[in-house]
Amino acid sequence: MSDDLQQCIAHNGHCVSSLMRHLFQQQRTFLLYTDLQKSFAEFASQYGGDSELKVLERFFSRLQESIMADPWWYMAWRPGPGRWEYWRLHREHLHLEALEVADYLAFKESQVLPPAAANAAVLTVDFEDFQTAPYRLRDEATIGQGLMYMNRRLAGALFADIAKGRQSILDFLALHKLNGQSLMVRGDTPDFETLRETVQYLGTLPKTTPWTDIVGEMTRRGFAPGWGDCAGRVRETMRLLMDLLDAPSAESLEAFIDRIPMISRILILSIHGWFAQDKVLGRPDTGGQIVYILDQARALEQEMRARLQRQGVDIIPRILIATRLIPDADGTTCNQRLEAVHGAENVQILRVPFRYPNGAVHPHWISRFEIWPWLERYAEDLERELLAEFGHRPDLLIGNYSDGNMVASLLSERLNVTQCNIAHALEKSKYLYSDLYWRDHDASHHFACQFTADLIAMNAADIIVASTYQEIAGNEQEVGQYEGHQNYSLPGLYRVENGIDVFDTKFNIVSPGADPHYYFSYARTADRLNFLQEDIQKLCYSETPEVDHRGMLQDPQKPIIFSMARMDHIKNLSGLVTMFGSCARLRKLANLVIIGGHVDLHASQDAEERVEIQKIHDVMDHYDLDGQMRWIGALLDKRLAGEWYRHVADGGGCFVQPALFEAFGLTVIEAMSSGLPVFATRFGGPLEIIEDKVSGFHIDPNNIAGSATKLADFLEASAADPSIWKAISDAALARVSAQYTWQHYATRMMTLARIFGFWRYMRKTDRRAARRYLQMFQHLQWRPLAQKVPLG
Ligand code: UDP
Ligand code: LCN
Repeated sequence: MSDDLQQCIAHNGHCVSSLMRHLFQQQRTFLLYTDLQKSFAEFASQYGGDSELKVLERFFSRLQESIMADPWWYMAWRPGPGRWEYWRLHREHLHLEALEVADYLAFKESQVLPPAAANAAVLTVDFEDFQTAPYRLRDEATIGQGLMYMNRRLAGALFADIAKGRQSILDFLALHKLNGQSLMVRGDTPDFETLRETVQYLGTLPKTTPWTDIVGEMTRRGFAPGWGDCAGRVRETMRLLMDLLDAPSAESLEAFIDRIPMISRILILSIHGWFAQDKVLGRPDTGGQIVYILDQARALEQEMRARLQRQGVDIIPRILIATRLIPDADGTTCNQRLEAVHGAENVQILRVPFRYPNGAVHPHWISRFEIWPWLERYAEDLERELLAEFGHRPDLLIGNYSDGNMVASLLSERLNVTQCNIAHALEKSKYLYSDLYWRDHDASHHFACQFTADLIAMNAADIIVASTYQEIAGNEQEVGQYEGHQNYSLPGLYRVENGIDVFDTKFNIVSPGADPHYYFSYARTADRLNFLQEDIQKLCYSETPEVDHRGMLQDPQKPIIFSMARMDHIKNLSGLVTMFGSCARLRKLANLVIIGGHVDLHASQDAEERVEIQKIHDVMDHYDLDGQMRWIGALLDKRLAGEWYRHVADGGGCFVQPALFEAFGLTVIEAMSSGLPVFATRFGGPLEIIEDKVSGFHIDPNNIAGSATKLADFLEASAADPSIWKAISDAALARVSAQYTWQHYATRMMTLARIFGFWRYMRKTDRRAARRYLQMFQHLQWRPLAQKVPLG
């Protein structure tokens, strides 16, 4: 409850009235968090040091949004991540009223809709009754650690009746199959006595006795492979089961399930193109998601193989990455049906084309904002192809981005397979008011269709993997990306209440890494790829026509400020060029190198990219930067990219990530893994990856002068005392190796998949109503929206 505001109204109504007057004077209907904080600071400086101000300040620091509609002040107040309260206050009689979320949203809608439409009946979508309330977390500090809490609660429920709980586990073992094979038990499950005798028998053997030597005896006793690769491990797994049957607990359940061979076939979905291994990074829509998935698939394959081997199961794991096939592949491999993934044994990219209703194949790349009408047909075609490749259904689906998650939901429903979602970026939080003014963007971005797909996929998923806490639930000041889907409106289309609950145990934080073969410290001199020096010279320091570039560094000895990103508006490379150009001190201290897009405007086929390219040319012209800056329009392969980061570190440079918003930011961890001090946007993942002033720095991309000063101060201090640069570099390296590695990622993902898979099986009836509701929403709301998107 907003006690602070109540107290202030009761004790110093005058102060509150003055504040409201100040807010109304802004003459803006909607005030967002930063506007509100700014307005409050202005008001506080004018009003003087009244003690009530302190109380009001506390209230304001949690005020996310206001709607100023004289005589009412509407407020969306967020006492903590995932917790919302809605209020309105009357300007004259200072009457404070609590509102239902529906009232708040209805009022918000009325501010943007024509009066006739504002009064029309509105469809409300509400998932509250389907969210797993008994298992939801309570403490916001535990958001993102759903696995641990869900397992505890569900195990408690399962073993409320111990005999029933034991039987369910034994039934699960009897029914469990992997790759079409029964594992662990043959026919009936063995009873406790058989397990005890078998454990005794195994105790008489050397621990290292291989499974093949005991298979005859174990078969006679009713066991199948899957307990372990040697007598010692088989015994351990059996003891875990005995423990669980004897004295069930969440811990023993987790330990035992983690031993069951449950996963050998994974389908990863990343539908929109370009998805390939070479010549694609940096193209529109094609960035970190591709890098993430390829590294993820390699790490998961290794982990699956190691686990299956340890469990003594003779199954070769396989991963397929489903994407779309693009016949007109522009020199890439995107027109090949199957492509083996480098550095993996049994991972392939499976490409299935988008087909028109008459069956003809769509030949060209299309933007991720326009893929919607193709997806249902795609899901059907993919289902056929993946069943043909795997021979049966996969054990786990991992969706990526809105389109991959939507197709994963369709397939999970049809094939009854555990579904894991990864957002990479949720578009709703990237664009201001993308929900409220959805119609303004609909012709170009089709957000109504995308947000509907997101809502369906989030609610269909068994597991949602996030890279950071803030992606789910933000922080004290900022709303999390998922949290932004809790309560909102698409005025005139529908209203969402309880779209997602960030306290749901399905949310789990598993952070990605940077491939250690390519991204490692500049100080590991023996591993350095010195043969790439010539390429680096060409790339950055010579006037060669082979490299698409602009600018020639007049003083190449200066440290380099480096950035690399796709040429999207949101990546804000033009902002970095402005920051550099407008700060004389920075220009004196360092050179700027950026890699991204095309220097030649005509080489780009993407409208957003062209606007950004033109902006950079304009800023370079304006500040006359050609002697102090190099802009490279090349796509670096990973080896060169890794060596390039290290080259920048050799010269005492740093990396800048100036995005207006960055969901996670793989370049940030690549640069940190190379030992580069990083200055990264405080909006999004980097805020959590970097500890400010310890393992790097946060910058506000909207504060160009402030960010430039931060950079210049650091470079100046480091020039005077190189230990300052080294301290940040060392801390960056330590931070990444402690928190962001693919090895840790794969272990955790496998545990998540098993435990959630197990509970999905156990709770199969629970989800029926939710599935029906989702189907209805998909058929009646999403499909018509998707069909409105032109087929191109
Ligand atoms: N990248 C690249 N060349 C480019 C631009 C980007 O190799 O011209 C790579 C970069 O090394 C990183 C990924 O693409 O691995 C970008 O990932 P990030 O998460 O930083 O941003 P995204 O593009 O996904 O928004
Ligand atoms: C998409 C983004 O926008 C980045 O911030 C992430 O790092 C990338 O995907 C990988 O998850």
